[in-house]
Amino acid sequence: MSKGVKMADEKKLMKALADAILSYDSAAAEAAAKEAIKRGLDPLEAIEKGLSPAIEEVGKKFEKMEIYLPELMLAADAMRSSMSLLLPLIPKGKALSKGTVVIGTVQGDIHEIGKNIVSNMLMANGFEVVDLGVDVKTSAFVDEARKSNAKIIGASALMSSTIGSQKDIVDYLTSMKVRKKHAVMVGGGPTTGEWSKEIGADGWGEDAATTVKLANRLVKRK
Ligand code: B12
Repeated sequence: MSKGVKMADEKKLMKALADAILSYDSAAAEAAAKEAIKRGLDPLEAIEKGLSPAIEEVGKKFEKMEIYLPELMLAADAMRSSMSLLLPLIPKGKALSKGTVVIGTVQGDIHEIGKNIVSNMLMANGFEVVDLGVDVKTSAFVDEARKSNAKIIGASALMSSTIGSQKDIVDYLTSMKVRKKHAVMVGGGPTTGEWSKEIGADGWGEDAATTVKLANRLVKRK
């Protein structure tokens, strides 16, 4: 629970955040984020417990064809409105860098919400992060990792049609004979620990907190 926020208040604030996403209302999402900040709610908790479950629910409705792409896009806009206020408040990490992580969403995939949360959490925990954005070519991940001497490459993929690019990154590193220099961690909706093993990656992050633990392990291993 966030420090100094009563359980009942916290529930209300979380509900306001979720309701704003579920009603596709960017103005309400911004207002709910401002209120959460004012009341001292932990920004990461607000994202992971308030906003994320709501966008997941929207995704399920989309899958069942209860809503269509315009609503999905409006919900994503509302999510962005809240996150643009909350993400900068995740405290920045210590001055000493634990190492560089090159992160991005793979080619053909423009989903960025989860990747942005992970990116901010890694920064907050002392990693230097080079965020390549979305729809990133396999070669771009590897080129940047070599240029910035990154210990870790993080690849996000949200669609069954794009997760194959995570394997391409591992294979590309191998073909360039630099596989051992850069650990690869993967994540995103349809990915699993099994998938990570199957493609020869070094780990899977289910959410931002487990990803930080994983990254801490991977930098120590090197
Ligand atoms: C929001 C959203 C959108 C938004 C994206 C906005 C944006 N700027 O990101 C918009 C509206 C643009 C969109 C578009 C599309 N979408 Co969409 N979208 C979603 C939705 C509802 C939520 C995704 C999300 O943000 N989740 C919340 C975050 C916090 O969760 P997360 O991404 O999983 O991230 C967490 C972990 O996975 C992990 N993680 C994430 N990345 C990484 C990276 C690393 C390295 C690690 C270690 C961990 C990690 O940590 C994160 C934090 O906890 C999902 C539904 C769902 N259940 O996923 C569909 C979904 C992913 N979309 C889907 C589809 C089909 C599309 C479209 C093709 C629709 C269309 N017909 O055009 C397009 C894709 C266009 C493209 N080429 O990419 C399908 C994919 C189906 C599939 N399995 O292939 C889904 C599953 C919806 C569904 N149920 O059908 N979408």
